[in-house]
Amino acid sequence: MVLRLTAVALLETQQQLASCGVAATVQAPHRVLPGISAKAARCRTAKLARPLVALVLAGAAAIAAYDKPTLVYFDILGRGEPVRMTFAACGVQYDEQSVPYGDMKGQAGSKDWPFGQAPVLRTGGTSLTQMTAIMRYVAAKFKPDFLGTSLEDRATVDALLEGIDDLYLKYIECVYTNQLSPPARDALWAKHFNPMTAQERNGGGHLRFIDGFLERSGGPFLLGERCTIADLFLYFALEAFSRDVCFGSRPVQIYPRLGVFQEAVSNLDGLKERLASSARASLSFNGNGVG
Ligand SMILES: N[C@@H](CCC(=O)N[C@@H](CS)C(=O)NCC(=O)O)C(=O)O
Repeated sequence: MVLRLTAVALLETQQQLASCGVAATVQAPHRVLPGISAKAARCRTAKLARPLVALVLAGAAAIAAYDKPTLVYFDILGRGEPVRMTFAACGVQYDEQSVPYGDMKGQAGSKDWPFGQAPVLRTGGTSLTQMTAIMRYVAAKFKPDFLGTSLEDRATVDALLEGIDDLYLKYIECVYTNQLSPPARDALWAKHFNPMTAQERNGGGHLRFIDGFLERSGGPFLLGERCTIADLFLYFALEAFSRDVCFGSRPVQIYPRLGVFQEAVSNLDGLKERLASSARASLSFNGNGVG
C-alpha cells in the first residue's frame, strides 16, 4: 500500500499502520498545487489524511480479524503442536477450535476436510491440511527465513521435515499399535535410535541420520546458525522420544549434540513462552494417553 501524505502526518500514520500489522509506504506528495502556500497545503493534506488514515485502519482491522487463522485440532499436543510452535516462534496470534470428529469423518474428502484428518488450518477462506504444509505456509507468510534462505537450504528443510516425520511415525506406530510396551519400545530403539543400526534397513527413519545434520552444520540448529521449521518439528519429536514412558534421557546421552540443539531451540523468542505455558503443560502427547 502506498499513501501520499504531508510530513505532518507521515510518522504518526506509519506508526499506526505498523501497529496494525499493515506494511505501508507513506510518502510526501510530489508537488504543491498552484496558488496554495506550502503551509496551507500541509494543513489541507493533514486534514484530508486523518479520515483516510481512520479508514485504512478500520479496513486493516477488518482484514486482520477476517484473516486470523484458526487451527482445528484435538486437545492434545500431537500433530497440532508443531503448528502451534511455529505460530509462537513467528509471533503470530491464531484461534483454536477442537476437532468436531463427526463432521471431520462425515465430510472426509470435502474442501473443509480434504483428508478427513487434523490438523487443519482455516485461513484466507481456505482449509489447509497436512502438518508440514501448514508449518511451511505459516513460516512463508510470517517469517520466511524459517524456511531456509537459499533454494538448497529450503530443499534441505523439506527433506528434514520428511526425514523427521519418517522417524516420528515409527514412534507413533509404537504408541498406537503397541501402547509403547517395553518389548515394542526396545525394538523401536534397536532399529531406529541405536547408532549401531543406522546402516541397517530402517525405512530412512533413524535418529543418527538427523544427528548427522547437526554434526555437519556445526549446530546449534540443523542448518547451522539459523533456526528453521525443521528444528521446531525435531524439538517436538525429541520431547516425545525423551519422555519417561519412552526413552527418557537416553537419546541425549547417546547423541550429545541434541542437548545443545534443545537448549538453543528452547530459547527462541516467542517459542520460549509457548514451551513454558500452562496451556501446553495441560495437554497430553497423544490421543490414547500413551507416550
Ligand atoms: N499426514 C497427516 C497426518 C494427520 C493425522 O494423522 N492426523 C490424525 C490426528 S494426529 C487424525 O486426524 N486421525 C484421524 C484419522 O486419521 O481418521 C499430517 O501430517 O497432518
